[in-house]
Amino acid sequence: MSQFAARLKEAADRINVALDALLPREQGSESRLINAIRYAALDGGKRLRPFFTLEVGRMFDADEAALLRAAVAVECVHTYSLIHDDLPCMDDDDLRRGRPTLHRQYDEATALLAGDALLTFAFEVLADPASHSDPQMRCKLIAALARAAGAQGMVAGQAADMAGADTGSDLIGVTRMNRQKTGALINFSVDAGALIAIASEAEKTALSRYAHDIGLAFQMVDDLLDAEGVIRDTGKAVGKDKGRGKVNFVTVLGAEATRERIGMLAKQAKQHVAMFGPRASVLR
Ligand code: GRG
Repeated sequence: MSQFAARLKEAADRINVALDALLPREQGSESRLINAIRYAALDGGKRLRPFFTLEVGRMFDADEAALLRAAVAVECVHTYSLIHDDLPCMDDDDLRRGRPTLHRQYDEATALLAGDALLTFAFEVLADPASHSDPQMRCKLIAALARAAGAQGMVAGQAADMAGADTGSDLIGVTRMNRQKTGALINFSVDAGALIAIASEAEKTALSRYAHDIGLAFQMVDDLLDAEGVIRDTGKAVGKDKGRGKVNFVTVLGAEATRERIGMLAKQAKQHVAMFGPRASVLR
């Protein structure tokens, strides 16, 4: 196992334990909702965003408890976004992480509410003094996560994605949409680690640029897998948007140019963290 794979697994194990401990447990009439929340949030998921928070903080020997709680918060927001993304009014998906999506396993209203609960729970976790002794730091993290997830971040990206070709199908439009839809939360994951670590401005900028490039590359890989999966599974050149005319990097650039850009972004991302030397070997 590579050092990266080992650290990703370690982060996933730690986040799974922390989520299990922090998420509400069933109580009487709320049990259906609570069970749905736990079904969606526990078991499965690469836990990539928590990995970034933990790994960045680790480079600076930052407070582990603070990092772990910020990592839990970002994973809760991510899980909510997947639950809502899968709903019939959005992508209408049947499977997520190899299991029935939440609205298929429970029902639509429960899935909507479980998503809402996970989103608000993330801020409850960050606001708790156990997340950081300094209230200013807690406020900074809350504000940064709200910005990343909200109407100028992930929600804006999802809205643009839903609008599909209507909002512009050129490279600039697709890049902006993905920067918001998936990039903003990946950026928060990295930035939160740097914030908690009280990194210098130069260090924060370098890490933010790293996250920017990784976020785009990550989405491009997802678009490539989607295109390849569709061809493999159905033989039709229609993506997981079920023919609604959504645009992504592969529809705009083609598979070959998308692959080239992934390579360029990965190279650039590594350069951004070169200043940290061997401390950033896992991030590289
Ligand atoms: C509903 C407000 C709202 C937002 C949804 C993130 C998102 C926005 C939608 C997800 C759609 C999607 C499948 C995008 C492709 C890239 C992506 C985010 C994949 C899922 O993230 P992973 O691979 O998932 O980190 P795991 O399951 O490992 O956590």
